[in-house]
Amino acid sequence: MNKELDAVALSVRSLTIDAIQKANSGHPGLPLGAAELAAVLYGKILRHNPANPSWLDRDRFVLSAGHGSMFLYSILHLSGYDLPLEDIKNFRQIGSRCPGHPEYGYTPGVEMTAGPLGQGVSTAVGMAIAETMLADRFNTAEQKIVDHYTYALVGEGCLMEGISSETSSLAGTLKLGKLIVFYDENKISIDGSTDLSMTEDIGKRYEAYGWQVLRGDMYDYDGIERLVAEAKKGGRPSIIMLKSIIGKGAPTVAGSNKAHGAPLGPDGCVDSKKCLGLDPSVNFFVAPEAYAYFAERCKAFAKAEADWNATFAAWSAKNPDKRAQWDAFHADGGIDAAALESAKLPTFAAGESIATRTASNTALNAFAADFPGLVGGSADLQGPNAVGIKGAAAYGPASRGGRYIHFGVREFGMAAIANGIQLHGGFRSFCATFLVFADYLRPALRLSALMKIPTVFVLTHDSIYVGEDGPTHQPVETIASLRVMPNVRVLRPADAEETAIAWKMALARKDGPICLALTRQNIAVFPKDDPDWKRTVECGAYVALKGTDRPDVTVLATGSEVSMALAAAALVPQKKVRVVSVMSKELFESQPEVIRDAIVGGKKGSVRIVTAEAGVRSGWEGWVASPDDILSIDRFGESGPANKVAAHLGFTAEKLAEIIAK
Ligand SMILES: Cc1ncc(C[n+]2csc(CCOP(=O)(O)OP(=O)(O)O)c2C)c(N)n1
Repeated sequence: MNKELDAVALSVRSLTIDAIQKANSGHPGLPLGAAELAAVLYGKILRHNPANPSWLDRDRFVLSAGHGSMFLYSILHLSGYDLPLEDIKNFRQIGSRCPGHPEYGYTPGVEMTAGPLGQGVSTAVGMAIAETMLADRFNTAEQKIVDHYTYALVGEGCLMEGISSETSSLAGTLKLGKLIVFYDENKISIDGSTDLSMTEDIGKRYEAYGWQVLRGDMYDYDGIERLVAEAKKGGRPSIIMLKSIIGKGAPTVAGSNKAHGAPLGPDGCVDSKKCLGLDPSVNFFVAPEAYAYFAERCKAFAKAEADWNATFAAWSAKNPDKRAQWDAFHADGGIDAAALESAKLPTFAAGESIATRTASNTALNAFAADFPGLVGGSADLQGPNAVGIKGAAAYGPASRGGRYIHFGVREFGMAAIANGIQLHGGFRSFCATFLVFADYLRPALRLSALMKIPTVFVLTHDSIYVGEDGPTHQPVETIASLRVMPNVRVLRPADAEETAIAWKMALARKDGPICLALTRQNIAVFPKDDPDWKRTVECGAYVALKGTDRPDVTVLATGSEVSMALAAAALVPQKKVRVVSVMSKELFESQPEVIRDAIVGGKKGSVRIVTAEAGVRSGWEGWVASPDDILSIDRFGESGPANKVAAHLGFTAEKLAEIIAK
């Protein structure tokens, strides 16, 4: 019993009931069933300051079971974050700071967009990694300026999703002792009892991952506090399994799947309020003791941050170099814009034959030397993805200073973790795999796009030119599928020089993810007719071969197909052919017409356009007058040597020349 926390939990329940009823939509089960955790977590466990949700050394909390968003909104409101009751009353309405599921960037105190189950806890693993990396780099023997915990709340849904296994396994291996996951063990999901579909012993599963497994009761504040204290010991991540009743306080639905995701209805609201000792005629009731409790607690919260600020100031005075580096690490997007502008790009000689993945490694190493906050790794493809950083230690339990992360064969988990590192702040994160396996990480890419965070995805082996590994490893539809996702920037550089610029463009981005599509095969560095191409390409495309001011035919090509188009143009001397390298199709298409026309060499309709890309035609149709003017691959590839596969699929410079010559 704790009267103050009881008042908070009661208010969480009251706000949950009414907000969901008013919206006629929402998920009352979790917030009703876990209201006590909200109270003790925000009241006693978290080191946070509601007056400053961006305090750098705050504890992070991720509601991985994002459908229970009223858990978060009600406790953020009660504990003093800038989230007025008005917003709660507009839960799930357009423009409200209480959207259906928590969304990063809209609501003070919301650390990430959550709702796609399993991703929250996985992204929290990334946040916990970032904390250890930052602590290693900046704490001194005298002063700890980085010292916080990462908490997450999961339900069975998150634990059923495969991604939680991927990232929990890695978290155990990495011994992330400051990661603490609460498991709302109500054994109910949408279809009914979770016995229908999940009967493994969760505790044993997490023990096997190398976690500390603790068990308790959702309705025992002191017990939860003790378990958290226990979790903080031992140097391993912890899962605290809290037995609970879904929809507790709503007597007609508690304990059943009916509580999960539907408003209680007018009668249900009355019954619940009576059961909770509330006046059914009062809506959006908050117990005055709840506000009073947090008003008092906020003094302590503010003091915690003030103490940290004092420590930070003392640390800064003693360690000016570290402080300067700290500021650089915490630049917007993790990359200092002025430093990026003056960074020395690697150079390549014309004619040099080099795969863009290899050139990417040269560029990555150049930028890594300038930006020590650039961290990341690959899903077990360090060599093939060419993402090794020279001299960089592997990140691990005994080497938190490492900057290269061996994610293991876990693309989805990797991407969610990379998002978590990015969200945490202090770093710029990248991750890598084969382009064809972007499908394995797509939901995390979607979240980075939605959250507007600039995680970099290095995606190599970008076409049928992979060759012998065959169609399982030869992307054809993947690039088009990445381009259709809003706010994703796909960059497919055409040679080594372009690759260095692509990395620069990637690092310059601050408001969304970047996919670098890179070749396995060698490509010759080609001379570029646009003398200012390094600037021009920032609008997505530039003129590689000008031909003339008024071309007969302009070939829009991407990546390795630019070389193919240059070869094809030479085969058609009777036509005035222009070749445009479209490094980023969507960026180019977003330019004003005047820029597009200038690059293409004429107004729409005045110049014939042919397109060439080693993938499906989808997305190119709008550029051409005739479907025959698209050179594409609209079927899966074949296994065989790359050039033979290309010839077999009718994908050659000769074939392109035939189209141009028409
Ligand atoms: C990836 C994903 N798949 C499906 C859903 C739809 N969904 C939302 S909640 C839920 C069940 C979750 O059960 P549990 O985690 O036990 O939550 P509780 O019922 O306790 O609220 C499902 C399937 C989702 N949000 N994300």
